Amino acid sequence: MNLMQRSEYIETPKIVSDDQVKFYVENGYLVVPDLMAENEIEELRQDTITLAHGGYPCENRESFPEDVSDDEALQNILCIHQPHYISPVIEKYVKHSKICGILSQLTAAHLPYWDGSVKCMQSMLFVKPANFQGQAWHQDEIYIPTRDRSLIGAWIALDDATIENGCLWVIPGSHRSGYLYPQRAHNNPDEFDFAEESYGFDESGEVPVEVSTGTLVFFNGYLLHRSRKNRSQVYRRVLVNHYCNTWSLLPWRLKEGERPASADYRCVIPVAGTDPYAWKGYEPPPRSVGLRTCKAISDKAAEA
Ligand SMILES: O=C(O)CCC(=O)C(=O)O
Repeated sequence: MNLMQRSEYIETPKIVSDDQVKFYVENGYLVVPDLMAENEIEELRQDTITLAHGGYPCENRESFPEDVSDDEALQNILCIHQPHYISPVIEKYVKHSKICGILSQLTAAHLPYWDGSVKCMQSMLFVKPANFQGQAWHQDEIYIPTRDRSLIGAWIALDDATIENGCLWVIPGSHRSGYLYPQRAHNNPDEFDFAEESYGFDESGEVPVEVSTGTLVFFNGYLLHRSRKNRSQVYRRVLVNHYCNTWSLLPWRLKEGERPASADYRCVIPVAGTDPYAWKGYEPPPRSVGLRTCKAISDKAAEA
């Protein structure tokens, strides 16, 4: 084994301006309108339907009978975790050239000498039908810790996201201190899903991030953000993929006996630049996905 062996260099285009990079570093998020073409959004919507029907081989989900309509299949889904494990279409969008170009400009722009290298470790596909809950305040690095604060979400709007249907809300600049706020159970299951809420900060500066279909929202893993319940009659579909600097080890999903200081989750996909840890190899993805639950889903199950 050659311990110096890096992955082949992945070239990506430069898409955003230096001022946009500066905005991201200072505010912790960046909105890039109209990045996706209409046919790409349509392909992702169609794939959402395929995934909702259980249309890909998957070890922990049965496919639905053929007489289940597309709407019936979608109506049961808040969010599918790790759809890129089973869907080649989602995997293709994890590697989308324009998105990865922007990631190669933003992900660790706060670090001197960063060379623009990026890897992906997570995807989440939200359907969020009418009346489905949002997610309370949180910082993504609580769940996916990097070693250099380089976690970044690339949030692809597959529908117009509005205050009414449960868009993102962020507190600009809340990533700056690098402080991870404590979390606790919340007592608002009608508004938010079952994930805990972060607390202990001033939320008066929160702003809604209302965007049109095809827009990308990039946000840093220390940025405080949340989304509210969908109070409209339309879906709020979003594919959000998470990435970080390839030069950071990824002490996520620790196996028994692993030490956080040397742990390195390797079920990752390099998408820009080079992976200096390529010599460790890559863990193949399991053929399974996760399904997130919320009160709307448990209420439906109780009614059935
Ligand atoms: O889009 C949402 O409703 C929440 C997304 C989110 O919080 C995240 O990706 O971390």
